[in-house]
Amino acid sequence: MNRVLRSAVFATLLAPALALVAAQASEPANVKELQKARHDHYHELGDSFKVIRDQIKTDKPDLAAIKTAAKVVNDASVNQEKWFPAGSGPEAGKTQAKAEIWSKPAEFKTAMKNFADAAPKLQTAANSGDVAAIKGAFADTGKTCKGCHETFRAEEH
Ligand code: ASC
Repeated sequence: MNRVLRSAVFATLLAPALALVAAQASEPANVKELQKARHDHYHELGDSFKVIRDQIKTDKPDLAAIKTAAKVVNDASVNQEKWFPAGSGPEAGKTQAKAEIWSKPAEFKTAMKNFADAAPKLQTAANSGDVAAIKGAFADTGKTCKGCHETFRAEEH
């Protein structure tokens, strides 16, 4: 390939591909950023969980809001397994993530799985619009939040 052709190939094919790779590599650059991103993810999860909790207490729950929130909850239940790489515990800075996450990996995995098993049922109930089913699935999911927090999350100071 001559030089002109090579640069044309770079411009049309390789450069966009590299830009895409860079854009997808939105993983936090360092452990502090990772801890902050994790914290933000759980706040977003907590906010969505609260939307559902508040709505099911009302006489006429906003089913669209519940549906949107349930998706955030379910997505978090799938994604959270990526949020605890080794080295991102208390040794790396202020975090509510306890060292037990890494010293009891099997138990932590089970706690995460309990949530990941419950959240899709909440999402299914939310999508169905059946308020009684949403209430039941919400309670079941909430237990899995609590189950993990008891052992693996320190209180926010
Ligand atoms: C919430 C929230 C939790 C759970 C848990 C349920 O709204 O932020 O962590 O519910 O308290 O037992």
